[in-house]
Parts: sequence; C-alpha cells; structure tokens
Amino acid sequence: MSNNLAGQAAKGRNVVVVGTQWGDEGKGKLVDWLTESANGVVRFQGGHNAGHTLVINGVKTALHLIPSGIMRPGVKCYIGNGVVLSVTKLLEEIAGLEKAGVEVRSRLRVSEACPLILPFHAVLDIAREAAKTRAGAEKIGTTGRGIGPAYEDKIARRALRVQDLKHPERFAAKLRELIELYNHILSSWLHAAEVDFGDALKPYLVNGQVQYDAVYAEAMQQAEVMKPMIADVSRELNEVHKQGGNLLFEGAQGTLLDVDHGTYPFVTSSNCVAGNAAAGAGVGPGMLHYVLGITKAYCTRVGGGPFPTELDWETEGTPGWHMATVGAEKGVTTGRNRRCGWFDAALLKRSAQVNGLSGLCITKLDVLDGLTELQLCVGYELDGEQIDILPLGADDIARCKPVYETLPGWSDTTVGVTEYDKLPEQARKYLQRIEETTGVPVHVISTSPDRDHTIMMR
Ligand code: 2SA
Ligand code: MG
Repeated sequence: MSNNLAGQAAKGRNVVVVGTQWGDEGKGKLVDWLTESANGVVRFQGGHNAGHTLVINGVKTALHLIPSGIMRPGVKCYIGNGVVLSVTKLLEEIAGLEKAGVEVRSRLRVSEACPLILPFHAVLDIAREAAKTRAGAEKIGTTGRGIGPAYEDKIARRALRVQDLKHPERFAAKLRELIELYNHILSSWLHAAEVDFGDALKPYLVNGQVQYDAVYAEAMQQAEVMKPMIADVSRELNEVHKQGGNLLFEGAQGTLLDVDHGTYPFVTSSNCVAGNAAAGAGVGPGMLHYVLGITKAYCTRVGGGPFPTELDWETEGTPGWHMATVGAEKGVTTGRNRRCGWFDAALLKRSAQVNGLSGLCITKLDVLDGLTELQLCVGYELDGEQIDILPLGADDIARCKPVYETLPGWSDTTVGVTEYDKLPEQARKYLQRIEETTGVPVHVISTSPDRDHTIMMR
C-alpha cells in the first residue's frame, strides 16, 4: 500500500472526503482528524439530513449542518451554496455547541446563495411519504427534513435563498408566492388523510394550510442573528487557496445516494459525489487535489431501496445482527435502525469511478472482530450474466444476485490499533482483498470512533 494523503498536508493542497456507500461510513470522524492540517472545512451539498458523530476525549457530539471542523479551535467552517439550509436547525446547532463551550459564530461562514429550507418543505416531504404509504408504494424512507422539496424549489428557480433574508420586502413577496403554491398542493392531498406532522410543525399549519405570518415572522427574527455569518463563500475559499491555505471538503450522505449515480429513485436530492465539491462550494475543479473515499468495512443503508448484500440483521447471533449491534447501527438524525450487509466491492468500483477516488479510508474494521468467516461481494449475476460493477438505478440493482468470495475472520481485537503491522494477519488480508477487488489503495484505517484510533498508511 502506498500513500499520498500525507502529502496533502503541504500548503495549498485540498482534500475532498466523500462517503462511498449509502452514508454513515464515518466521514465526520475522518474530517475532524484531517482538520489538523486544514485551515477551512466546507460542506457543499445536502442539509440537516446528514448526521456526523464525533467522539473527542470520550465526549460524543452529533453534527447535522455545521462542518465537523468546528470541533478544532481556529479552523474556519463554510456552508457552501450547494447546501439547502434550515436556519432554525442551524441556530439550534450553534446554540448546542456554544453551550458546550465551542466558539461557532466567529468561525462560521454561510453562503448567501444557499436555498432555504422552510417549514413547509418538511410538511411536503412527510405528506408525500405518507401518500406513498397510502397508495401501497415503497417509501423512499426520507429523513422528513424537507430536503427533496427544497431542492425542487431550487431547480424550479423559485427558492428563497439566504441572501433574501437581508431584504425583508423581497423575502415577503417570494414567500407569499411560494406558500400559495404549497397550500394549493397541500389542499388536494391533506383532504385525503390525516398526516402526523409532529409538534414542531404545528405552529405553521392550520387546517392543513401553511400560515404565512408564522413563517415570515420567524424568518425575519432569525435574519438578524444570521447576518454577521452570511458571506460570499466562493470568494472567501478562493482567497484562502490563493494564500496557500488547505481546505477540506466534507461530503454528506454517500455515493449510492447521489441523485444521478445512486440507486435512483431511492436516493437523496443532491449530488454527493466528489465533483460536486467544486460546484457546491463555488471553486474550480482544479482546486480539488485528493479524494478520500470513506468506506465501512461492511455495508449499511437506512431508508428504502435495493441493497444486494443485505443480511438478516434482526436475528440474534447472525453476522448481520453482529454488525448492527456491535456497530451500533442507528441513524444519527432520525434514530432509525440501519440495514446491514457484507462488503460490496462491485459497488465500490462504481464509487471509485464516479468520484475519482485517490484512496480509501476503511472504517469500523473493529466491528468485524470475532466473526469466524467474512463474505466479500466481487460481482453479481444479472439476467444470467456475471457483472463486476454495480448497475445504474434501483430496478436493475434489485435484480442483482451477489457473487461472494469467502475469507477467514479474526478473533483478536482490533479496537484502538494504531499501527498496521499490529492488526491480526486475517484483518490485513481482508484489507488487501478490498484493495485488489476495488482497485483503490487503502490509505487510512479507523479502528474505533475515537479521533486517535486511526492508522495512516505510509
Ligand atoms: P432525504 O431525507 O430526502 O435526504 O432522504 C433520501 C434518502 O437519503 C437517505 N439519507 C441518509 N442515509 C444515511 N444517513 C443519512 N444521514 C443520517 C445519519 C440519517 C438518519 O447520518 O444517520 O439519521 O436517519 C442520510 N440522510 C439521508 C435517506 O435514508 C433516504 O434513503
Ligand atoms: Mg451519518
């Protein structure tokens, strides 16, 4: 194994961190760890559907919107234009961090071009999933945070953006138009069924109709708090780069949830791939120097959609149950159980291709400790043919039958190991097979959620 991630600590070198599976690969920990040599950390897509857990000195912190770099004093954090922003959630997160003694406001810059997530986006998201259930269709299994509807407004060119917060009249006019549209949609749907929107959304809804006054008043109050953080993020990032600073681009969700390259339509509504770090932050692709693919040593998925190597993860004593329990596989944002399955190298090949991965970081290797045998998916059978890369779209993926290679497990613990040579021999063999079957070198290995339990290959 070779390494060139270490070289990225040099001046003016920027790293993109992406999830290579369905999210929850452990990106937050790695971003936090890599910020040691970064001046700024940038989010470029998604919204508060993301959930990044960090454990620092044994203390757990969950972040949804603010880049993981916030936990390192002095590092600047940027929310790029590609992020859909709920100001309510952002201010809640800032308050939580400040309560824990983390300075946020002076270090956080929010792009004025971010589309806003407003309460009616979550209403529509939840109502739409409920409508699918009523119709007997498979739900997407969204986080219910309004991500999809907010991106729809962006693409339809009617979104309210962060910059509108600075102009109350403009904000009011756009908001009126948008709420009229949403109330029109909701009136035809909410007649059909009672939908439980939860307490948080109640103040904005009366008889299934979004209340303009409530949304407007809250947004204008928040605008005052937001103003000092609103910035031309694209310009600031280019400036940092010119001065030789290092930037870290922090992806959310994962490649197979990408709206173009994932298991469509069971995907999120943004591009999660590395290329979007440029468009979603307002920098040129030449500013992305190294792409680190965060990869769980097995696979998990939360929400609906196909998952070729999925195991039974509910029956006690099975390998799937082992992954779910030892790996504590629960959603950070919604608390939902994550589905678990074997490592899928054919899926990783797709990921390597669409991201241009420079190297892999294998996380949660320690979760596999104690399994006697491991299966590694090297391809699929689809319509009587053998293929070695994940096909595009949910329909074909759902028909794929995995082809497995069996490898021996290991009984020694790998928890907290910080040197490659101290890993059990079978664990090293497993990592080598991952490299060979995916075609991507392993550059980093994570052996526990703790910041320091990380192996850097040299
Ligand atoms: P959405 O809400 O429109 O983005 O949902 C669409 C699909 O994207 C999936 N999705 C995620 N999958 C894994 N992790 C995510 N973040 C949270 C976490 C999720 C949680 O880190 O644990 O707490 O449940 C995330 N965000 C979106 C989602 O499950 C749908 O399949
Ligand atoms: Mg997550």
